[in-house]
Amino acid sequence: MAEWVENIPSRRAVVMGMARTGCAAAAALARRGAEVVGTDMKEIPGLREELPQGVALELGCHREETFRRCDLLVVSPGIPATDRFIQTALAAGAEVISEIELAWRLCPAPIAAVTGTNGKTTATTMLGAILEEAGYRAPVGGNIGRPLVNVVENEGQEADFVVSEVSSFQLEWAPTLRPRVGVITNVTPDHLDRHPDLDGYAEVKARLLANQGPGDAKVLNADDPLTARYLPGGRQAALAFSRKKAPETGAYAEGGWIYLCLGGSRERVCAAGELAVPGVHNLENFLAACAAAGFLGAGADAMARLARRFRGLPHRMEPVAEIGGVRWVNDSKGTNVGATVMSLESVDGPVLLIAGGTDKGSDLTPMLDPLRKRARTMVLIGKAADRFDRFFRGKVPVERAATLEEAVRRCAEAARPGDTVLFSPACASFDQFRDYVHRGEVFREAVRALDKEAAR
Ligand code: UMA
Repeated sequence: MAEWVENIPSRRAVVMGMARTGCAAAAALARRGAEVVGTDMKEIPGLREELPQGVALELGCHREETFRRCDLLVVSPGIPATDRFIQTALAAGAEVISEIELAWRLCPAPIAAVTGTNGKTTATTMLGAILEEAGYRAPVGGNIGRPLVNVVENEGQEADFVVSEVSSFQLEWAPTLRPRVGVITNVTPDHLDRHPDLDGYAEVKARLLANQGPGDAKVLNADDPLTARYLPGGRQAALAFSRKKAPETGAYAEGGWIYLCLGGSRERVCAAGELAVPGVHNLENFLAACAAAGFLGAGADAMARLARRFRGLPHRMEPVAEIGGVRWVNDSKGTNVGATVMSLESVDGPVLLIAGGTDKGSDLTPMLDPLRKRARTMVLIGKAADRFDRFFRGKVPVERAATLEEAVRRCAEAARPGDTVLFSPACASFDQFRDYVHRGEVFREAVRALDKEAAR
């Protein structure tokens, strides 16, 4: 890779998509002497001032000619692989990579990478924090929100490990990425608008492990069949995590305790009840992070300290308020059926579920059983409401609301002390909101307004 980096000054690079990752990649390449064109189909006011001089900009549209004459194309995660401009560059013989691949090529430290449908942001955060607890320098970036190129450029030299959340979109163009540790938290249906089918989606996730060899490790969820099938084979170490059974090597929960087993010996980390964040999904995320951190050299004491102090991330099973004995939980990041099922299973007592948004067309059957067991009602919003209504009506109590605020009011009327109102949409947010963060903020605001009314 050193030779590839040395040759950057001779490259004619195009960076497609000039949002966060595009800007980071364009700046890094220009600073190393490449000729760089940054292009975005949108006009982006003020962009010129944010970038180094060496980056030329083509905004408002893409030009075929630009893609024909480049020899390196960096593609933003938001752009599908089938895009015609990418195909033009490929046909012209250009090398196509993602910003994550560029970061890996520039990174002086080993990378610990985490992917999966759900839990990857939390598992990534926990992994970085355990490594820091153990005394390593382990800056965190990637899909979590901070472009990995920026992390590598600013903190890579001093880092012991660079920890990255990686999405399936970023793996589409990461042909040589070789993480020292590659974690797959789970694979359940999501993004099937971008991937041909569930197997194809799982295959993309498994690319994280494709270049690993001796000295590396994969960390996989033994309880999830789509992920566990990648445990056998490969030249890297295979670590499993499970909340149901003890693996030969990895981390697991049994009899209320969390264990780490590495190098043939078993060690207690802490009691499962000491994990400050609730829910089975957080237990899984923690087990994944323990196995990965253990492989990298962190001790059980660092894991236990993190377990006690980690308070969770916003918009992921985030407690918002308790009003008149009713708990309100913001799980706006529950953007697919698998995530919502996990969240439903993590709640004790009756649930009022607010769901709906931009429909991804996924099979809703996995939600049926947990809803039958726990739902006092479900209130549907957004574009997906019609299809969800057809599927659930007659099987569980279903109501409709025009807006999220109205759904919150409906739930406030129907909830009884001891209930939990869970906002876990099982859908993307783009029909009514900018993104899941905006959607979660609207929910929080609506709940806080209720709280104020109750206090009067
Ligand atoms: N664009 C074009 N031409 C096109 C299509 C799009 O120029 O044909 C432009 C758009 O106008 C936009 C840019 O390309 O300016 C797309 O940018 P982007 O959406 O890739 O945005 P980034 O800011 O670079 O954010 C990306 C990730 N976005 C996506 O995967 C869609 C962010 O993940 C990530 O945090 C960030 O890189 C840093 O690594 C977001 C996400 O939703 C949070 N991820 C999905 C998830 O978690 O489920 C995968």
